[in-house]
Amino acid sequence: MKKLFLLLATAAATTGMLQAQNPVIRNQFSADPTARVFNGKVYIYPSHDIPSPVKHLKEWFCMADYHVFTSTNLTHWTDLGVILSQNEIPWVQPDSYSMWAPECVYKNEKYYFYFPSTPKGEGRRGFNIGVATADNPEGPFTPEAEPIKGISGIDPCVLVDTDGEAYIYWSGRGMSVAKLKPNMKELASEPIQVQGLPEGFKEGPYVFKRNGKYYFTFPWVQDKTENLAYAMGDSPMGPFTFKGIIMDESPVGCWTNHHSITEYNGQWYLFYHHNDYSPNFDKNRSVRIDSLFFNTDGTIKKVKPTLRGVGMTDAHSKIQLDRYSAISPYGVSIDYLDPTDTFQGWQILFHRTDTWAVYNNVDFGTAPVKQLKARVRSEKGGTITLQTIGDKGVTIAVLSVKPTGQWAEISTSVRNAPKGVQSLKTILTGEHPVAVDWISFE
Ligand code: FUB
Repeated sequence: MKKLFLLLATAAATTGMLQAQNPVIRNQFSADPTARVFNGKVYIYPSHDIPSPVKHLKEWFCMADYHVFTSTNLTHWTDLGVILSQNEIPWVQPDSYSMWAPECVYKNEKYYFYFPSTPKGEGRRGFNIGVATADNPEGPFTPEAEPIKGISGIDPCVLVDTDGEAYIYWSGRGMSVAKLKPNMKELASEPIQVQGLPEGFKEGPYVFKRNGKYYFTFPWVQDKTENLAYAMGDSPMGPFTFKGIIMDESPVGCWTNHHSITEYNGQWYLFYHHNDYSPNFDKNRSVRIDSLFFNTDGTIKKVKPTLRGVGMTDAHSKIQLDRYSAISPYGVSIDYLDPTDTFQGWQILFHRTDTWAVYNNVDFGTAPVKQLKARVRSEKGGTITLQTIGDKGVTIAVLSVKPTGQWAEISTSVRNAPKGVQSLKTILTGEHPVAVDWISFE
């Protein structure tokens, strides 16, 4: 069994395939996601938080390199590996661990990757913004020898407008914008401060265009920690008019948030971060995705962070009920499987009879499933019942869990096999508590 587990773990690490709801990147910490659609696939270019190997950054952000991740369905993510690291960039202080929030855009048949970092000779202070180029979105990226002249700051965002002109935005002493030259590596105009934004700390600008309007979106400290806010305008360089909040402060107290907003297959998505795997240290963060919607006047509807995230889950895969879409108001809790290794993920604990959790968008396909499998645990022995919900809600299966107190993979026959896309409701129908790691259908 141990050998089989090792074999599967090695296979997963080799292919780099990650299957996930929120957070979507599950093999490392990740933050500041810039998501772009290139050649029909979604690419996430995040920062890569690491627990610091150097003393002076133990309580601060620490980043040595960038990975890129790709997906075609927003739930299966492939880690394509490191695309750039601090010790291969001529101008970067190689032990500064300051590879903060990046950006990647396509223009003139090239991919331009923008990143902030600390230049050599500046000790631990100061940020410039560099650029690296590649022929493919996954690299290899070749960095320029010098950072972009005229920019001192962090969090680059580049808008390639529909007329082909490009603009770069960044933060540091306010929010700035300048036009880029056609080579995408030099400023074509003097930087100006972005006008029309509210007072208070702001960073992480992300600008996009929709129906002829420019959206200037940004993390903003209105109260205690960063929310995500936005302003709209008629020109890429502003002025903008403040419109409101896209996402409230993190409910779990992550001080930063940093995001991008991208359309894929006709749906808009908000990519952002919380500290899911690191509840006690919010400088080790994780990328999440939720759907984003517009009002008819072009304003943005507020996005609520969810655990369920986005995308369809195959009924034959491991369905993580702890990433629920709805939950009973009492009697159910979520916990790490192993608090000493949070990357093992979560469990859902049903404590009281009749409590439930719903997991939506499960795709059963057309061939009827025969078995329900689950990894479960119960001290006193318990029963859970799985149902579909909606007009045609039926009982799919009833699973009895033995009173061993140990995790076990067990299975039972399916009574009524659902077809197509369903919302699953799991209910504790027995008297005693049951914990569930995952369920799956065969
Ligand atoms: O990731 C380091 C910094 O934290 C980013 O540059 C900011 O936007 C904030 O997310």
